[in-house]
Amino acid sequence: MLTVKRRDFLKAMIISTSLLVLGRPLVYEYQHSQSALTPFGSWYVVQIAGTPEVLVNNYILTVDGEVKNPMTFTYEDLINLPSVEVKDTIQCVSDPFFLKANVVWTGIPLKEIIDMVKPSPDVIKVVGFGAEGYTADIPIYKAMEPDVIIAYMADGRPLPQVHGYPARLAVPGWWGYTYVKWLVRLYFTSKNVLGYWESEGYPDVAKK
Ligand SMILES: Nc1nc2c(c(=O)[nH]1)N[C@H]1C(S)=C(S)[C@@H](COP(=O)(O)O)O[C@H]1N2
Ligand SMILES: [Mo]
Repeated sequence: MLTVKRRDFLKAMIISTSLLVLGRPLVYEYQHSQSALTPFGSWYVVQIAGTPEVLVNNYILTVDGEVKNPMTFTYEDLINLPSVEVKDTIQCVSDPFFLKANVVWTGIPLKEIIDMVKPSPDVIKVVGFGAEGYTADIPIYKAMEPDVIIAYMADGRPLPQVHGYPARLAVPGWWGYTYVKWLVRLYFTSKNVLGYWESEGYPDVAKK
């Protein structure tokens, strides 16, 4: 089934070709290597509140907590870091059959950021904050996996606003609630902090 518009398909081809020429990104494939991408228009939306408008010119990602080098990143900083592509299925824990989408993410491995900020050896978790106050926690061992990324593109295009523009987490293999949209802060902690859904009793190790 051809679900990607021809123009977008060509654009994706051009982008992936040029990325290959420039930097040979790692491409991780998950679950749906045989199936088509979900068109933007039919990608599900799940969120605790309205869609915040995050202005890209004011956007700052703060990385702090129990780290040696707290840092901040602008959108430009992020898109200039080495990126990878990850083919993934994002899926809500409440999925009856349609709350999932096949997406190719482009973004920066969280591990790269972790290497820069140098968390204390006691750190067990990183907590992601959305611009509207949403949180999700990820154990540090999961955050270190090379395909866990700060995504700023979906299918070769900037993230749609409702899907987390300008940047969100993508945590392949884990439930959608770990994929914090409108990501504005990453907080490293030695405490057993629980995020929004984790504190409601959803699995803290959110493996699908
Ligand atoms: N900031 C923020 N991120 C969030 C949420 C939210 O409410 N706020 N909901 C989570 C849940 S429960 C899911 S399933 C996915 C859905 O992502 P999507 O709307 O892009 O499909 O976003 C996750 N990230
Ligand atoms: Mo969800």
